[in-house]
Amino acid sequence: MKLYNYFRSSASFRVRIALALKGLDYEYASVDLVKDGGQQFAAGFKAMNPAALVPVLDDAGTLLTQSLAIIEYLDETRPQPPLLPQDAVGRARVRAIALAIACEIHPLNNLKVLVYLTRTLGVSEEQRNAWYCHWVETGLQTVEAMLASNPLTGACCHGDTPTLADICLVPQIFNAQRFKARLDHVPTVMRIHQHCLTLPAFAKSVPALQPGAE
Ligand SMILES: N[C@@H](CCC(=O)N[C@@H](CS)C(=O)NCC(=O)O)C(=O)O
Repeated sequence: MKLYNYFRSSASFRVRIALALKGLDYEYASVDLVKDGGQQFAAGFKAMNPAALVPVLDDAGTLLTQSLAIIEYLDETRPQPPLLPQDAVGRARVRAIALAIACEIHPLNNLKVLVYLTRTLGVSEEQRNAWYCHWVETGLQTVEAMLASNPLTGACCHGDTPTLADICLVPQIFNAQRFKARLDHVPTVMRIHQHCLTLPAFAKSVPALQPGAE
């Protein structure tokens, strides 16, 4: 398998964690989102993913895009250890937490959105950061509410073993920390984040340890 990804990309980070949890080896192909005006816009890469977004997973010639679709594909084709609960209610809860991050927070703060705000709409860096912090802080407050009072929450988002929800949560926190967003209002989120980082699959997937990391 070959993973086209970028060390700082949180969607890439999700797939790296899933591959590591499943103990799967892969070739690391770096797509620098900043260098050369963004290597995601190169014709060769857009031929693989017309959306010009990382990650892309090449599994024996089959090209897969969208991190959550890739992770569910991996879970179906390499089922151990499972990344979703065995029961339908549990799966719905884990997917709801994952989507609260991947659909409600991340797209608003993606690189192309921030670039559009500054370069096309002309907002200042201060306004751009206010935009970023607003969406991540309110979005994580929702995730905190989903986790804090639910008895199904354990050391991880759902019980004591990592699922798709934790795979989305940890990269989002790294991103929030990079932009200096407030996180003191989400203690359960942060407790789970810290716990996940004690697990080797999460620890080895962090941005700073990837090829090309600055
Ligand atoms: N929903 C997509 C999001 C992918 C995505 O937004 N990737 C970002 C990095 S985290 C990217 O490639 N951004 C390039 C850009 O904004 O130009 C997924 O989960 O794979």
